[in-house]
Amino acid sequence: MVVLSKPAIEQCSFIRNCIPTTTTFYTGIPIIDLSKPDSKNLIVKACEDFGFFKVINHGVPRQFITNLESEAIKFFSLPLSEKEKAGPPTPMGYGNKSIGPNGDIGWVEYLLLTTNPDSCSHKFLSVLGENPEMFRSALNDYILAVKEMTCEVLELMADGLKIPTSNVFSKLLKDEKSDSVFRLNHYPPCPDFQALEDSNMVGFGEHTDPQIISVLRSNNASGLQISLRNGNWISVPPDQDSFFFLVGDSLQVMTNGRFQSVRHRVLTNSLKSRVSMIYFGGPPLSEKITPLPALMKGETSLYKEFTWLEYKTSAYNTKLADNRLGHFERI
Ligand code: GA4
Repeated sequence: MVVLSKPAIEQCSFIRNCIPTTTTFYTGIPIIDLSKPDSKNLIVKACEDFGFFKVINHGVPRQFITNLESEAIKFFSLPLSEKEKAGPPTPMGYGNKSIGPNGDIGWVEYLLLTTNPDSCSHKFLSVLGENPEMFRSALNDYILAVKEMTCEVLELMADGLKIPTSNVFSKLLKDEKSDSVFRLNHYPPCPDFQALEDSNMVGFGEHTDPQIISVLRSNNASGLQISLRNGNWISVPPDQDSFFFLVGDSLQVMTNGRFQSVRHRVLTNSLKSRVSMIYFGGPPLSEKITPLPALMKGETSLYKEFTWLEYKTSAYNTKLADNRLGHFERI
């Protein structure tokens, strides 16, 4: 019997994995142009079909984005011992490989901050790199502008859903007690692929976000994948000039399942360093997360009643890949 062997290069996983593989990018991601009048209906359709969309003509000044990106790069280039002064992430602060409190790991380092400038997580800013003031001002400019754009999108979403009060979602992010979070991620390039392969390590493992909405911007390095409704994973073409919106678990509940939170992950298959910045829009801790009456039309709620604090507390007791809403479904 003749055994056909693989070409030598394919047998060597280190070499195979270090060769830039040609990622097949998905071309069907909904694009929302905020300057177009039909965007509200397209936002609703994108949330129903994907729980995910890309926003262009967003109005966030490019300078705010590039300033924060360069501050982030400066910070992540510091020696580990310096970065660790801003850690551990319990839950805010600098983290390296370890994600959350329940043993998840990823090929990533990150900074987690609350978005309120007066809140305690800004205590880290005094240890953030060589010029903490510059970092602080870049963060504040970026977060303010992205929050404003996010609220505009959430108001269009409410209009598209024909909810009479168009600020039902945005008021939760605008509330001074809003429990929103900001995350800077750095995925280092071409590490020891053999070790990663042996440990099955990805950049950031699959999960859904617990909040209402997540707004992600990355540099031009690939890696982000989302799961389609049929369970297939697709690679999102990177686009450093746009924002990607992800439906979170809380929005799923508020729409009684009409929108579903999107499972996503980040792979480590790039030779380029990936830097992403994500704004997680969350409600105040005391807010009841429940389907909006305007969307119910005689339906009953698919979920038990809970506050954001209860959901968040339960989420921090789960592993990244768990179905966190499962505990809160009515049977
Ligand atoms: C996912 C969304 C945000 O990144 C995050 C994450 C948080 C963390 O990294 O500490 C969690 C994760 C996220 C969900 C379940 C818990 C908490 C890690 C984890 C295992 C900051 C958030 O709010 O929830």
